Amino acid sequence: MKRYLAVDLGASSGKAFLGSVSADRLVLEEVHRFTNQPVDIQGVSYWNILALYDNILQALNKAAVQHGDVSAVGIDSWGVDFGLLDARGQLLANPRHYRNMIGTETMGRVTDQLGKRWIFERSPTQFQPFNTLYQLAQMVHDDAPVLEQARTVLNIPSLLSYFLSGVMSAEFTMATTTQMYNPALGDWDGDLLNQAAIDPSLLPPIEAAGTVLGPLLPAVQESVGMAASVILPTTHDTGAAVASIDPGKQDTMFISTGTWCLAGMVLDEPRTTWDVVEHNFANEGCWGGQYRLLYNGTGLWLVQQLLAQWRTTDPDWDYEKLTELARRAEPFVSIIDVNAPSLQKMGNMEQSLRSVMNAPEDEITSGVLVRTALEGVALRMAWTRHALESITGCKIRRVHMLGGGIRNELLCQFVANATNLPVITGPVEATAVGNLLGQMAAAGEIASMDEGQQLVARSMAGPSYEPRDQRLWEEAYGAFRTMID
Ligand code: LFR
Repeated sequence: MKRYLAVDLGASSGKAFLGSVSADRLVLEEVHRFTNQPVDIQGVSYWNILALYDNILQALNKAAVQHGDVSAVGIDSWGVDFGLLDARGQLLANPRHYRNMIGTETMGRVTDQLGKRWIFERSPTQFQPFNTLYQLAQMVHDDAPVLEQARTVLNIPSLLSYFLSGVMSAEFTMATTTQMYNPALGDWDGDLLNQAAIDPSLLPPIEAAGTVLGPLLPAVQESVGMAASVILPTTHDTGAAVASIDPGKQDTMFISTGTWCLAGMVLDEPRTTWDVVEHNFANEGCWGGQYRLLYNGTGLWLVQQLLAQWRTTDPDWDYEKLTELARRAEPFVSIIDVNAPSLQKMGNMEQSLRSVMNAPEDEITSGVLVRTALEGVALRMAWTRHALESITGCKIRRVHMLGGGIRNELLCQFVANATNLPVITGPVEATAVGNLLGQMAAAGEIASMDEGQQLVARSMAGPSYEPRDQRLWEEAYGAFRTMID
C-alpha cells in the first residue's frame, strides 16, 4: 500500500497526516502535530520558519520509523506570505507574518497610485492589505536592504518544499493569493509588478498544482531515514480544503472553517464584474485551474485569541469549556462585525472585543464574549450567502462546512440558523485531505480529483444541521445589516 504525507500548516498549528487508500476508503493517520507560534521582536511578528521546517523533518522521520517509506510529501499553508532567497539560494530573512500589514497604508498608497480597477482588471482577487503585492511594495517603499540582495521570492509552501528538494517553484493556487497573478495571461502580471516597482524576475515560473518537484535532497533523505518525492499539491490551504469536497452544483456555498471562514462557490472562470470588488470577494485558484469566488471572513480567530489570552493565567481553559460557556450564555447580548479591523490585530483580544460590544460591562461574561464572536461569524456568513447570490445570480440551497471549525457544533448550528439553510459537514481535516488528493492524483493513485472527492465523501462525512430559532436570527441579521451598511 502506498502512503503519502500531507503537511498542512495553519496560522496557529501544523499537522502531518499519512494518507492511503484501503478497501475503497481514504485512510488518514496523524503522524505529527505542532504549534505554529509566530515570534514577535520589537513590534514585528515573524513566522518561525526554522521551527516549521524542523517539524516537517520530524514528521518525515516519524513516518519513516512507523512505515519504512512514503511515496511522496506535499506541503500546503496559509496564503500570501513568503521568504526571500539570495543569489546562492539562501534564505535572507525570517518571513514576516501577514498580520503586520493590518493598519498599514501601503495598500491605500498602491491603489491610489495605480487605481483599484486597474489592479483588479489584472489580478482579480480580494483587496487585502497583506497581499504579497502590498508586502513587497512596502519593502520597496522602505528601501528594505534585503530586497537588494534578493533574487527569488517563494511563498511559504514553495520555500519549505525548496528546503526539502532544492527546487524553486511557484504554484498556481498560491500565486492567485498574491494579487500579482493575471488569469488572462496565466502568469505573473509584469505590468503590475513594474508599476509597483517590484522586479518581476524575483518570481519563479508558476507550476500547476500536482507538479512533482523531485526527490528529497540526499542530505534530507539521510536525516529523515527515507526517500520520497516532493510534490506541489494544491499549496494554498483554502484551495486544498475545497479540493477535498465535490463543490456541487452552483446551489451550494462551501465554508472552509478555521482561523478564517472562507465562503464561496467554485466556478470555471474568475468573475471579474465590479460588484466582486464592491463586496470584496476574491477569485482564488483551485485544483485543475478552476476558481473560487470567495469571501475571506474572520473565523475562529477571535475565539483562538481569547483562549490563548485566558490560558496565560489559567492553563485549564480549553475549547470545550469555552464552547460550553458560550452555549449557555445569553444570545445576542451584542451584535458585532467580526471583520472589524480592530479585531484583526494580535494583542489583548478580550479588551478589543469588549470595546466593539455594545453592552453593559457586567453583562459581558466569558461565555458572552465567545458566543458574541461565534454569532458574529455566523451573521457574516449569512451576509456572504446573500452577496454570493447577488453576484452570481445563483440560488443557494445548502451550505457545506469543512475544516477544523466544524468540530465546533455550536458554530455549525449558528451558521444553519443565520443562513436559514441546511448545513452538511466534512471532512474535518479538509486541508490535509485535499493536499493528499493532489499528491495521489499526481502519482496516479487516483484517476481524477472527482474520483478522490467521492472517495472522501464515502470515507468521512460529518453531521448535518437544520436551521432553528428563525425569528431571533432574522432580527439579529437585520440589526447586523444596519450596522455594516
Ligand atoms: C487561510 C488563508 C486565507 C488567506 C489567509 C492569509 O488560512 O490562507 O485564504 O487570506 O490565510 O494568508
